[in-house]
Amino acid sequence: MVGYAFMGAAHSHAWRTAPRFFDLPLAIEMTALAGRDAERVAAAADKLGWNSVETDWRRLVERDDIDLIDICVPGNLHAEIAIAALEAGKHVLCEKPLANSVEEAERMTAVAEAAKAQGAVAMCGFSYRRTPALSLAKRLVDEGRLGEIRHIRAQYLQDWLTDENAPLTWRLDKSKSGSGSLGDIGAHIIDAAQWIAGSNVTGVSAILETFVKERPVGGDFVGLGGHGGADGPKGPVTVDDAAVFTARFDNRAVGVFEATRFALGRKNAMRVELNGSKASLAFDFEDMNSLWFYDSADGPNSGFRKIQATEPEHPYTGNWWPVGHGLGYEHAFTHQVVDLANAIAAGEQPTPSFADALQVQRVLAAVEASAADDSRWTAV
Ligand code: SOE
Repeated sequence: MVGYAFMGAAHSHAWRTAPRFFDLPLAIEMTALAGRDAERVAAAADKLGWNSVETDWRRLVERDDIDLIDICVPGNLHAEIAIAALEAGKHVLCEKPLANSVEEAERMTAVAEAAKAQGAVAMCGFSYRRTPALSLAKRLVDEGRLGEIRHIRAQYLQDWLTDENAPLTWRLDKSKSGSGSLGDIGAHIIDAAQWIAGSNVTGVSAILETFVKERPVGGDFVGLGGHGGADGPKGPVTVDDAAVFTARFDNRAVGVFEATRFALGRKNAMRVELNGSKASLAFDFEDMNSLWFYDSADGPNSGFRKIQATEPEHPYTGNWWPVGHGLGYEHAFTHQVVDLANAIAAGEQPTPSFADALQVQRVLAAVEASAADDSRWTAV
């Protein structure tokens, strides 16, 4: 694995946990962790459970005892590492968004296609797909329970940047992150909407806004937010704070999307709502074990009912706790590892593939192009 911050910790937990709760067709060995700072990477490897360390990710690519490289670093490094790993015949799991530009994502996808023929597979880490209640939403749509889908409403609301003195981290630096709320959390809802609906976004009209244009450099970085101190030097925020857009899908559905880190009081409200000709469903990650479902077949007594997605018949849940005991944020990452391991063992393409993630990247680019041109309608 390359990187050991927030995502590195989530992925390490998943690699450790997956074989303890699921019967996997292959063994997982957490062989090496890479990071530039020798002391910090050694401490992280110790804490997160990795057997050795490297201070240059290129060593992971060279090592014969490594079969898969997991990329948990900022987006500006994804393309170089993923391409080198795939060309060396390693499987790749790469954090989202796939890249910082369509051009990079296209190159990564082309290399992934070529690597597949050599037996190496690539997957992008849109982890929310593996939240049981969202997987259940996808299952209900696939079973035709919603009928024809007309509306897709998706929001990703956080508030960790509302503090104007939250420090200027890499997520606010376009050269590292590619974009702001749009790529960081908007990418999740674009992927979720397209995946659940089984339909791609074909065009958008968008607004991007940056509310706080300068932030303290350095300071105490705690989790995502932290506090930079009001009196120190400041630097420019070069990404969007909020992204809002309308969209059309290729199944004729219409969509509304909103991604922001300024929705005070909303901590991790990743929400998706679909209205079909027969039924509707709604999900909010702040109540992540539940899926709300409205079935018009229930007649005059129909109303949104809350399905607790914790039954053994529901996706992934049978391997965990008794009904109603609930799962957390980290479980989706564990399920991601389980699905990836199963796909590798079966010689199948895991999803989302790099091609799926490239489609998300194209939507991100269309949103930026539209916003830069007075919200002009922009084809994906
Ligand atoms: C920060 O906004 C963030 O950590 C995202 O980068 C993750 O992808 C999301 O799961 C939670 O929020």
